[in-house]
Amino acid sequence: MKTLIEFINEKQADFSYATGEFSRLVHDIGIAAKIVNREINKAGIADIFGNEGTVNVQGEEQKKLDVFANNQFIKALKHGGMVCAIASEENDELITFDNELSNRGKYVVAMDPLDGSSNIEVNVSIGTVFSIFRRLSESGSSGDVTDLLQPGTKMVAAGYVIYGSSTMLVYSTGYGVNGFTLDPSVGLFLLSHPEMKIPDGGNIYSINEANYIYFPEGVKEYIRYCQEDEPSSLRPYTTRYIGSLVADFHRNLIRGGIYMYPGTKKNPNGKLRLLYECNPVAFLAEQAGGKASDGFRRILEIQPESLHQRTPLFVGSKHMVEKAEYFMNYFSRDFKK
Ligand code: P6P
Repeated sequence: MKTLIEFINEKQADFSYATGEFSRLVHDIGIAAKIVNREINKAGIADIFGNEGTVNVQGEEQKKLDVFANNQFIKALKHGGMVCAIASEENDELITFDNELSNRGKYVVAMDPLDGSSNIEVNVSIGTVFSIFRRLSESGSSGDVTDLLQPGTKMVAAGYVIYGSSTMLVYSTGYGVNGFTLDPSVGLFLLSHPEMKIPDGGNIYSINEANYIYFPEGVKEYIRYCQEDEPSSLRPYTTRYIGSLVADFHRNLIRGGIYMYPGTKKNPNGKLRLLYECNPVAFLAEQAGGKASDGFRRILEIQPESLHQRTPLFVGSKHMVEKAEYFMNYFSRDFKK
């Protein structure tokens, strides 16, 4: 199997624009992922469970591993010198670096260093999610917020690391999606899932049905459609909801399916953050032949207004997202932005 490095170097040869910097950036994310993976795997033994005693901008308790992962990815991206600014779920403000090398960095990163971390104590898969843009601001100065407030259509790469029964790095630079599985015995990511494609149709829907009474009518009608017992090649549908976006998305990417986190009357923008949760999975879904919207418009076309803004998310198999959009347009146009 091809290693991540071999794959990156091979692809770099394919694309004239791909400077060594970009390849180095993906490589450094891989290094940080291995370090975080090691801590996650021994979390039960090391004193790294539990809360850090702080809360993040979302008002969520920060787990010790959240903070550890955040620091590791920031350190790796700073060390590499290709990144001039980072937006992280764990930091209220934009992260910039006061050093010459980073201020000449061509890229900015939006990341959720450890998504789904409430699952850590119960040994359920969690993940890191990231998206990469070229900076807009002048090289030589610190990156600024405008570098991060770009629509997803400007993204140059996105990916996730899933820390599960095996640890995988799945990413795309706009030329398809490739998955690499970590061989812990040699510490190498190996190309285990080349050119990943999400099936156009599927029979898995992922949503937290505990919120059912607050869902838009269009979502309720879509769930009812999935539960109808009319004969079809895809029936019966089933529901799978892990409570970890990366794990639910990864399963649906491989098997086909739709993940939904809709808005409600109480929270019309839903829960998930545009920059470092919805945009990256939307980029990957489209690169794998799937679709991602807020029920009405492409996630990647949303113009961000702030670093931590939220958006409803419908992402996965093309035909399933289109069917959900049909119900949203028919029953819930009042949710359209
Ligand atoms: P709920 C984890 O906190 C997360 O951001 C996603 O990983 C996950 O899919 C979702 O929130 C779970 O949210 O409200 O269903 O517990």
